[in-house]
Amino acid sequence: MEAVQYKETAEFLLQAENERREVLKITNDFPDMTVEDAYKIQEQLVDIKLKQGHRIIGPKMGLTSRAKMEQMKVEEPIYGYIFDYMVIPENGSVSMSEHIHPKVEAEIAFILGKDLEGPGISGVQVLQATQYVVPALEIIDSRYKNFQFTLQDVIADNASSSRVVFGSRLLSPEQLDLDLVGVTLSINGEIKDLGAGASVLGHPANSVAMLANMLARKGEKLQAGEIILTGGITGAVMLSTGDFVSAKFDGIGEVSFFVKE
Ligand code: 0L1
Ligand code: MG
Repeated sequence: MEAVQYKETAEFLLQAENERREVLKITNDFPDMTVEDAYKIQEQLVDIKLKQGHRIIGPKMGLTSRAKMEQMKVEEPIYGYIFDYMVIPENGSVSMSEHIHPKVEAEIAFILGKDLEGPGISGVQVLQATQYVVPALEIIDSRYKNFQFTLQDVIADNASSSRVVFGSRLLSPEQLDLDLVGVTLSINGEIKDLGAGASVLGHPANSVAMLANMLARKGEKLQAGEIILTGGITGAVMLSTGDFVSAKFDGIGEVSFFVKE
C-alpha cells in the first residue's frame, strides 16, 4: 500500500463508524495489505480522533483467547485504543442507535502505577507495575458487514473498539489470583457465557506483557495511569435494545449497563 492510502482508508472506516454503517472489508480492495500496513491505517485513524479532541485512556488487547486466535489463524493478539468518549458510567446506558451490531465481552482492566517498556517484559513485571485491576465490560462493534474480516481488516478498524464500562471497585492485583477469577456474563438475568481469567493468555497480566513487547517494536511503551483492557474472558455476545447486561467477577465485583434505543 502507498502512504496516501493509509489516511484515505482510515477516513473511510471513520465515516462508517460515524454514520453507523457497515462496510465490506477493506482487504477486498487491498488484497496485499500486510499487518504493518494495517497498523499504519490504525495510526491514522487514532490520529484523526486525537485531532478531533478525543483523548486516549489506554490501549486494549483483542483476540487474546486461544479460540479466537485459532479462528483467525493468528499466533499473536492485536491491539487498539480506547478513547475517553467511549467510556460509559457503571450502571449507565449504551445507545443502540450509536452502533451497527454491538457485542459485549467481559474483561479485566489493568491500571499501571509505573511505565512499562519492552522488549522482554514478563507477566510478573506487569503485576509489579500495576496499581489496580478493575472489572470491565467491553462493547465491540466492527464496522464490517456481519463481523466478516481478516486480521488486517480488524487491526485497521481499531480492533472493533466502541464503548467500555468499568466497575467501581479498584483492587490491588497482589490480593488476587487473576487467572483463577471466575466470570459470568448475563443478559436480562440469564447467563450467556462464562470463563476464568486464565482464558486470557493463561493470565491477564501476560496480555499486558505481550502488549508492552509489541509496542516496543515501534519504540513505544505503556505509561503509568493508562487503563489497559486485557481481552475477553467470555465470548462476545450480541446486544439488543432493552437488554440489561451484567457481569460478575469472583472476588472483584460486578459491572452492568442498560441498552437503550
Ligand atoms: O476486543 C476484542 O477482542 C475485539 C477484537 C476484534 C474481534 C472482533 O471484533 O470480534
Ligand atoms: Mg475486547
